[in-house]
Amino acid sequence: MNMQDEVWIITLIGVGLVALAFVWVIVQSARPPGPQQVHEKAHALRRWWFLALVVLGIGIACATLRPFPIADQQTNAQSAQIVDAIGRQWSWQLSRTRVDAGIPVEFDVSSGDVNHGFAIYGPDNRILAQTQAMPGFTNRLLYTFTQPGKYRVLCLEYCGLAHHNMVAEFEVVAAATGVQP
Ligand SMILES: [Cu+2]
Repeated sequence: MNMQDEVWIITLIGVGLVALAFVWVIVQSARPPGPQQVHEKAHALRRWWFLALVVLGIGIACATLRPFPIADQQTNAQSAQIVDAIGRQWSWQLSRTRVDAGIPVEFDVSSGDVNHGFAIYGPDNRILAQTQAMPGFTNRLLYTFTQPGKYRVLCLEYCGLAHHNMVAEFEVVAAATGVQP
């Protein structure tokens, strides 16, 4: 099941629960209790509702943030393969176009003119990591590729007439050292 199907089922369950709550309210309204009873019930209901929302919020946060989608940028990457990347109107200059899978790659990203968006796309055209390419400043982006294949760098920030031409390609190869993906 892909993520979209999962979200669809979760949405259906959510809508179903809301519908049940409506039915419950309608059924309850058929037999009106006294004012004091209403007060107590509302208080109790509110307490449980609040608790349920807190638990739900924490649950959703934990479920969706694991695994955390952004690689730890503070990792000590001494064994990293370093790629210098410079963006210019309208191309990318990469110091190397071949890296090993399974070993962290450190992209040192900068710009020769205006701001660009440095974005890495996988063979399936999904975005994997991105950072800003700024003139006079080097942004460090750490990423460990797990799958060999052809990857692309695209510009994510409109930077002029031929912004769409800012495409560079590099290759990720299975590491010779036998590192498992
Ligand atoms: Cu651009």
